[in-house]
Amino acid sequence: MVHCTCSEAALATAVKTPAQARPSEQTLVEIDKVPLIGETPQTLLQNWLTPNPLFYVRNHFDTPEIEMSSWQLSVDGCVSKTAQFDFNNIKRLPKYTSTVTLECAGNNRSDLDPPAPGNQFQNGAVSTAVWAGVALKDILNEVGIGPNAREVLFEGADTGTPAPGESEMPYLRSLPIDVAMHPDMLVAYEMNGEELPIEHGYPLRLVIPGWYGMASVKWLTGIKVIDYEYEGFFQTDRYVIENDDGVWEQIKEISIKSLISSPAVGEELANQPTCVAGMAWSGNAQIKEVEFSADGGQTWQPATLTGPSERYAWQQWHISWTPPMAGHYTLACRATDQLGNIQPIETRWNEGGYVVNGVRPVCVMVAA
Ligand SMILES: Nc1nc2c(c(=O)[nH]1)N[C@H]1C(S)=C(S)[C@@H](COP(=O)(O)O)O[C@H]1N2
Ligand SMILES: [Mo]
Repeated sequence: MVHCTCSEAALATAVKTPAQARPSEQTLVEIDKVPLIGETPQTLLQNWLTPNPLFYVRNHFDTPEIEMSSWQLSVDGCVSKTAQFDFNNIKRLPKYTSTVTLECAGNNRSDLDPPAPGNQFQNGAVSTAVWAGVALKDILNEVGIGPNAREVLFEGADTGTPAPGESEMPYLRSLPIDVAMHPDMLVAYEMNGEELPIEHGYPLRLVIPGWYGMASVKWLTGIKVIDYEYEGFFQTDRYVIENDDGVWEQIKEISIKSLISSPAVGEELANQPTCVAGMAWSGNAQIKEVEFSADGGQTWQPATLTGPSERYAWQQWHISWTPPMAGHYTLACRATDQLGNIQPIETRWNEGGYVVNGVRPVCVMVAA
């Protein structure tokens, strides 16, 4: 059973204030200014592609200043020959385009009870863009991977102190060599047909499809092939979750999830057939099915999948729902992917507040 989390009082003020009428909807919903953190507004979560200015932003440090005249990407470590690429060298490599949904591992953290420390994201730290750039494997093949290579370490141009007591450091993350060499991994310089905006990593960023956002290093300036397993603040201190056996594991692929983008929480609906619509995504496979419930998860019925179906992008869905009578309803959706992964009813609470993918009810009022 999914319980409505809206108190009667909250519901009373929320009704008649549909999301569309809220003033902040056409700007990023700001969570923090320094470093910049913002989520995509509710009403935009029904667009398959998120416009660049409304694509969620998750920075750990100040946005770096990039001087294009001196900019370069250095690639070194366990390689046959180290290399420095300037932007023209990068653009000379074959260009690839891919539609990829990025989700922050902390998306929906504010749904946790008891609360977990960290940015209190609602459900807007997820967005989709058409990314274009070069294949990461093409860059790695240019320098030649050495026989002892185990991981590839990526460095961003942004630096800072990530938490009290930590020293100053750049944003650093690694990937296992087989993931880095997978042909779908992108080093992007375009977002929705435009030059990469500065807050999204200009001039060059990783786009690691299927993985939570932390893997997609922005403002990429360094790639190092290493013969060990990297440990560091953003790798083994943050973005880790304790499994059922008490072992801390690094967060990787995006867990299956879905959302209702319309109607909005607390919306007042007319007593007539209503289109309920939303999104579903999984980092592991394409979405196979989305189910809808209007009775808090007691009964489910299949929704219709619409729009494009792409391996690394979210799937739109909708269903026509006819309320049986006036009253208060708890709407819910849950997704299943092609590998049979099914979205859980309950999120597994964890200290980091990561992977919050449980079913999230939307309470509505149907007018008499
Ligand atoms: N260099 C750098 N890369 C970064 C980050 C960062 O703070 N610095 N944040 C990461 C996290 S946690 C996420 S969720 C995504 C967010 O990408 P976006 O801001 O383009 O949406 O970038 C990732 N890459
Ligand atoms: Mo993130």
